[in-house]
Amino acid sequence: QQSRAQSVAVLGAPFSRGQKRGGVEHGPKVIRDAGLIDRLSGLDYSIHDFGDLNFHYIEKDEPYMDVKFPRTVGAANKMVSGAVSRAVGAGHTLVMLGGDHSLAIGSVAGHAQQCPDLCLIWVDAHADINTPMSSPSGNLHGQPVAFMLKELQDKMPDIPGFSWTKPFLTSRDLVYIGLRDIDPGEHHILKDLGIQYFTMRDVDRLGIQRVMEVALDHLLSRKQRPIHLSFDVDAFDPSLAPATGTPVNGGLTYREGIYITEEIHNTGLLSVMDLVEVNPTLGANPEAVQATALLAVDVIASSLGQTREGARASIDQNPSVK
Ligand code: HAR
Ligand code: MN
Ligand code: MN
Ligand code: MN
Repeated sequence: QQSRAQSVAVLGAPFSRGQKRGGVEHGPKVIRDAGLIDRLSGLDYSIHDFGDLNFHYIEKDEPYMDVKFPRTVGAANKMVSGAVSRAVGAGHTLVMLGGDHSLAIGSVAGHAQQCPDLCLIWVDAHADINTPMSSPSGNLHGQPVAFMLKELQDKMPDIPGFSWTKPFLTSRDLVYIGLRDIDPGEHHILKDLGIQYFTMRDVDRLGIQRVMEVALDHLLSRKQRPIHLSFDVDAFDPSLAPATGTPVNGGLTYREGIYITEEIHNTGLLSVMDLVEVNPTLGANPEAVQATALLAVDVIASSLGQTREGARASIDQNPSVK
């Protein structure tokens, strides 16, 4: 394993229309204010902060079927897709700061434009694989994966705002970790397509070490390929990440979350990551918000090679790393 990109780009995506609660658009600011850029600068990368995208809210964006703000979410994701594609094409490892999780539609699509053989690791309490028909809420942050999968193409109506994208992933290219709130329609899709997923019960049964071994083997055993990590902060237990819109009890511990990202870093294949759903208006107090933002910074730094061993050896200096 040689040449990992030595340049990391950070892109803010202050966007909240994929769900109903305001405040998640301030995620990029609080994650930056928690010291993200300094922490990454300490890891031997050159850091390019691309700043925040400037999204436009489309007026008179009436629901389509039950889907809320379809044109606004579609246009935002088109913009994210272009920015991610350009950054990856320029050779950066990209970190996208959300914003709500609907932004993954654009982030993964833009990544796939440059890396058609990518695989996707989705760390989340939720599967985010509802179609407009199965969605209980109509919120697009509960649906991003459905836009990506070829197998769901004929279950997806033509939603206004999304004509720029078409499915690019197959169900074998995707693994979930941390699930504990799966809607009935989502469960049907997961089983029907045979998607590899690890719920929190699986984490309890197998332990996080075994979960990561099976997950990475599932995605990488046939061939090494770029990894997209889409990390929803609500994968963590709400005691650790309280400032988020849809917390669910019984989430990842700090150590489980960091172990996931360490193992992903150790592949040497991380190409793009999303860190989404930090909502600073939802913490009970400033300390709760700060804890959530610092956790987000830890997850990102760990994904990019910060270790618990004290050393900062990069893959290049340490060819024994798998
Ligand atoms: N499954 C529910 C829905 O579709 C809730 C999903 C949303 N929450 C998230 N996504 N934060 O991970 O509306
Ligand atoms: Mn606001
Ligand atoms: Mn999510
Ligand atoms: Mn979630």
